[in-house]
Amino acid sequence: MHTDTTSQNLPKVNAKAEDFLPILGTDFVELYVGNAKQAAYYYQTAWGFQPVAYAGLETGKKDTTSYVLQQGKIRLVLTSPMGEGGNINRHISEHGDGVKFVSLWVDDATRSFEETVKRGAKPYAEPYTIEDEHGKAVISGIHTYGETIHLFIERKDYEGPFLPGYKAWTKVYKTETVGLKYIDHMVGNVGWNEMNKWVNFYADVMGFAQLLSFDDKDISTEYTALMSKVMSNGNGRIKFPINEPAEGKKKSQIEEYIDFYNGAGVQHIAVATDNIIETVSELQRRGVEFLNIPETYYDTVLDRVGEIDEDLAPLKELGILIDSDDEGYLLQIFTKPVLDRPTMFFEIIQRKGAQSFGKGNFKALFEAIEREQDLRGTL
Ligand code: TYF
Ligand code: FE
Repeated sequence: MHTDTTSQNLPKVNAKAEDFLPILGTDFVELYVGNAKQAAYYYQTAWGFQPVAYAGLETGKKDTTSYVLQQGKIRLVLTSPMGEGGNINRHISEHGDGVKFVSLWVDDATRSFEETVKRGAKPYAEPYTIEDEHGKAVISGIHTYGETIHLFIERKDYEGPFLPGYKAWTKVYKTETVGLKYIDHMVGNVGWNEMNKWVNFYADVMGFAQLLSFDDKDISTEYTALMSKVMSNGNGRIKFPINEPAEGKKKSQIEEYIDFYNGAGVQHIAVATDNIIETVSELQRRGVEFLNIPETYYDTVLDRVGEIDEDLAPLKELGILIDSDDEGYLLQIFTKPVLDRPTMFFEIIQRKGAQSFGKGNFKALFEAIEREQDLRGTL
């Protein structure tokens, strides 16, 4: 047998330590909302999500109602309490509607729990198995910033519509999708001087690494009144930027969020499309509101980012922002908050090589956000 003696006895200095928390992707994002039925209609009608599964009175569930919707790989769960009191009502009273569970798809929910708790995670749910006629799933959970939870979802022995206990939700009313494919990143807002605590949590407890892209916002506070670092898991499928407020000339948008959400929480969900012009045209036609970008932004943008495949006219018409880095460019746009409280919003992003987050757009973006804050009297 041929043996490669040149490499055989060398220490594997470059070998990466084994990933103790292998994550297959985002499994689902669950919001606690005041009225899941109407929220589900909004995400169907305005955003083109498709009905997938349901749990509630008709399925024997008496305390909560949940609707599961999907578009591409993005799975949203909307849950409302059915009675008085209890933790979900309290959560909604304190935070308004918002993301409760950022659930991660794993092969082994028991090991995910043990490895993270061993490294200091605060347990939310010990591993438990749920079962129905479609198979079984194992779920566990740990706390992250604010009242947000990471659930670990192991579903290799399950072949039903969503999770055991849910029934397929078939609805005659259907909408066309708007071309959303997957969650690109999900951003957490944390309190004053808490960013590094949560950066360390993702590094030490979850084995993530900081993405040192050239738009590391730690060093850019000129316009922003916020600081931000991006944490990513080993295979890059999960990217979690963490923002904290900073002192600026005006009140930080992060502070506004923390005030209205009453603490740390998910600030924005960035969803990817491979045709942002079509996606955003359709979302605007359906009434989704985006931040207004002044026309003057488009006078100089191509000098900054270089040549792009798209015509500038529709990007300008829709208010889509452009940025570039060494690896390519990206197109992005931000909705206004999608809730009554100025808390959560969405970003639509199309990456054309660039793996960064749009530093070149911060000035235009943060000025647009400040105009909205001004209208709310929160600046
Ligand atoms: O995720 C990001 O980093 C970009 C930019 O409050 C950004 O989408 C950063 C902070 C913020 C809004 C957008
Ligand atoms: Fe973003």
